[in-house]
Amino acid sequence: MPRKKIALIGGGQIGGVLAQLAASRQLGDVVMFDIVEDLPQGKTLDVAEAARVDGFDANVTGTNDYKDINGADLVIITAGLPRKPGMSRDDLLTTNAKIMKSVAENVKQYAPNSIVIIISNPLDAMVTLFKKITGFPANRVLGQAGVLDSSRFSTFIAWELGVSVKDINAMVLGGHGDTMVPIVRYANINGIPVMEQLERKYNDKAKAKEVMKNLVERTKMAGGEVVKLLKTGSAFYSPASSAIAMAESILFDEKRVLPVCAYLNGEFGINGYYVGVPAVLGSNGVEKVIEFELDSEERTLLDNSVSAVKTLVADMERLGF
Ligand code: TXD
Repeated sequence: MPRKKIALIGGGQIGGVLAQLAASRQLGDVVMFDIVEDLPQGKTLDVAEAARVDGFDANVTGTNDYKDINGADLVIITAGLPRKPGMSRDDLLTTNAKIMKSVAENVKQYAPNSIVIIISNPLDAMVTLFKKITGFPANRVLGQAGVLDSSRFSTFIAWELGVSVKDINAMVLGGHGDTMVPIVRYANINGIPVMEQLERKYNDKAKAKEVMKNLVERTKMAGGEVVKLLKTGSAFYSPASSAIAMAESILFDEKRVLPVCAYLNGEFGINGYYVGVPAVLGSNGVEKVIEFELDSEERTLLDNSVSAVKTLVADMERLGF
């Protein structure tokens, strides 16, 4: 049985970590595409030369020619440009939409049966555009945001309570941006409600609420917190790890329930938009969106987040995409 073929479109910061993780975990043969000459060849040569030490057999190669992604089973897209000084939000949207358009046309041509995970920002718009251009079915096009946002939320909860993050389950839904919706009510430590533990820790309900509010705020701002410290570029280790968790669930048909940016057909009362929701990921991609009852506060927050996604998509359409 041939190995799975994984195409990475974009060989920047996240692309590099994706290549290393995919190879070292033996997810399949990796082909990295970038428009910058020699960059993907250099990065993948570096990763490949660790094969003896890390003990993997997968082939890891770089290319500037889309032909080399031919027949890929899984495609992970990080191509795009960061916002430069003086660039407006619309300028960035136009630039990255142009890039995504060319990526989508080539993926459609060379990997027409692939499942595609998109990471490029602005995420909700890029996923929408990719689906529109390729016409791929909704189950084969999804975006990464919620796994990372949820991991960040879980990490902050674990630090606050002094327990292992491995025992924290917490989910962030909605769009990828300031309007994301951390679901506090269901955050738990192996089933034990996090809020109850905060109340016990502080022996004060109001204080516990305030502490949780700060954890939620830090989660929403977590991307910016890293950007501020790095000075150049944005987070890349954790976004890559998050996409790899999604890739593993798809490649190994794990059927994990992960918060992902998925196309909604009436689920949660939302129709025709990509929104972060819990979904079962298996060999068919997004196999099922898991719905659950939202309370009125969560509903309001999710509606607010969906409005932001709608505005973003409308802006992109206004710009001609
Ligand atoms: O959780 C999330 N979804 C995110 C998303 C978390 C962090 C960062 N997020 C976004 O991912 C970020 O705002 C960017 O839009 C992407 C990729 O981030 P990365 O840090 O890897 O960006 P780089 O290092 O700038 O890499 C982008 C690469 C770079 O090598 C360019 O040469 C390449 O994209 N690029 C292209 N590749 C292919 N085809 C075209 N047209 C192209 N244009 C640029």
